[in-house]
Amino acid sequence: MNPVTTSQSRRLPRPAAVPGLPADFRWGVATSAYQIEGAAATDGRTPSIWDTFCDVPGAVEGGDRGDVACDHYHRMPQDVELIAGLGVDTYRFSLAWPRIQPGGRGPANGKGLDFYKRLVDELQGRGITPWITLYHWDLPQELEDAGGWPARDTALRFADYAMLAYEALGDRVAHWTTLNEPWCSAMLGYAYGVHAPGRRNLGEGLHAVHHLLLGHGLAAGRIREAAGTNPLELGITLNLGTATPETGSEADREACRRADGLGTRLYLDPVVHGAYPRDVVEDLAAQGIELPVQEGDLAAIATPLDVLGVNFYRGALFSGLTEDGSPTDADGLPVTRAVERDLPRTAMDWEITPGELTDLLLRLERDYALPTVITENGAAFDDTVAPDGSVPDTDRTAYLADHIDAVAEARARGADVRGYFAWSLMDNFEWAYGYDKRFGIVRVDYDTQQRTLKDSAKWYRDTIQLTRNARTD
Ligand code: IFM
Repeated sequence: MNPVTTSQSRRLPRPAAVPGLPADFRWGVATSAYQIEGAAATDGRTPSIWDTFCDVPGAVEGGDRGDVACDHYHRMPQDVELIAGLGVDTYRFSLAWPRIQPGGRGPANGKGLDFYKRLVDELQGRGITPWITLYHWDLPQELEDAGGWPARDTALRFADYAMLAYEALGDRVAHWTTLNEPWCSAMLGYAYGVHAPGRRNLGEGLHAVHHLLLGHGLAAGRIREAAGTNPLELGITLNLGTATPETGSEADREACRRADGLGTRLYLDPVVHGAYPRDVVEDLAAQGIELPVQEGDLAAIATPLDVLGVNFYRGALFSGLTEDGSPTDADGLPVTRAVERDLPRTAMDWEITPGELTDLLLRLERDYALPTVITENGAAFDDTVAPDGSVPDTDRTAYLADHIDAVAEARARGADVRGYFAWSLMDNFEWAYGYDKRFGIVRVDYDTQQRTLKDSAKWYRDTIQLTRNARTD
C-alpha cells in the first residue's frame, strides 16, 4: 500500500504570489446542491435519485444522507459572508432540479427559484460572480422512474428545466454550466451502480452518456438563443485525467487509448468536434453496444461553447495486461488496468499527480482549443482539530499549492487556462462516502454546523491576495 500523506508529511507552504497569472484570472470555490443544501423536503422540493439511493442499505457509507448536509439552505447568507472573506471573485454552485421543477416536469416552483435568486443577490451584493451548474447529479426521481438518463426523453426534460432556470436568472447570471461530470452520472450511476440510481448495465451507461450529452446540447442551444446579446459564458464541466502507458508496449499504449477514449474523447469529441471517436464506437460495437444517436443529435451536442470546465483530481498509469500478464480479462475483453504507483495519496486513496494537470491542460489546448477553467480541484484528508480549534491541514494546502503551480506552468507553456476553483468551499456530503471524506477548505462540525477556516482556506485567501497585488498589468 502506498503512503496516504498525513498532516505531518509536508511543511505548510507559505502563501506567495503565483507568477504568470493574468489580472483577470478567476479565483473561486465550488459546491453542489445536494452536497450542502439539506432542506430536502422544504419549499416544495421533491426527492432526487440521491434521496432514493441513500435509502438503499449499504449504498452510502454510514447510512449518511443529504437531508441536512451543511444546512446551507438555511445558512446561505452566512455562507456567502464566508465566501466573501476568502477574497474569491467567483462562486460555483449548482441548482437543484427537484427544487426548481419538482418532479422534473411542468412549471417552475417559485419558492425553489427564490432561494437561488436570494443567493445570487447575496453574492452580487458582495461583488462575487455567480457561476451556475444546472445539473450536478440530482435527477428528479420521477424522471428516473420514467427511464432516467438511458431514456431519450430525459434529455428533452433537461432542456426544458434549463430554460426555466435561465428565464429566472439569466438576466443577472452570465456563467452557465450545463452538466457536471457526465461520466460520473452515466458510468458510476448506470454502469457500475456505485452512485445513484445504482444500476449496473454497461449498455444503459452508454445510452446515458449520449442522452446526457444530448441534454447538454439542447440546453446549450436554447440558452444561447435566449441570451441574445446578453453576456453569456456557457460551458460544460468534465472530470478529466491523463492516461500514461506503464511501458512503451503496444498493449499498454492500446490500454491508454481505450481509457482516454472512454474517459475523455467520448465526451469532448462530440461536444467540440461534433462526432464520436471512431475507435471508441468500434470498441463498443464489439461489445454489442451502439450509441442511440438520431439525426441532428450531433449538431445539437456540438453547440458552440465559450469555456470548458475541467475537474481534475489525478492522472493514472495504465497497463494492457492483467497482473498475471494476460492481455484479456475473464470476459475475453482487452485489459485496461490502472497500475498503482508509489506516490503519495489522499484519503480517497487517489494518487497525487500535479504535473499531470499541466500535461492535461496542454493536451486540451492542442486537441480541443477551448478556453478552460479548473472548475474543481482539491483533496480529502483526515483532518485533525488542534486544541486551539484550528485545523492544520498541511497536506491539503500543499495539494492546492502544487496544483495551482501546475496551472501556472500550463499557462506559461501556452494553455489558455482562465481560472481555478477549489473543491470544496466546505466539507460536505461526499456521495457514496457520506460525510467521512472531507474535501472542504472550511471545516464543518456536523453536530453544531459551525464553520471553521482550515489552514488551507487561510493560505488560499492570502495566495489570491498576494497574486492580485503582484500584478502590474
Ligand atoms: O465531491 C465530488 C464532486 O461532487 C464532483 N467532483 C468530484 C468531487 C470529489 O469526489
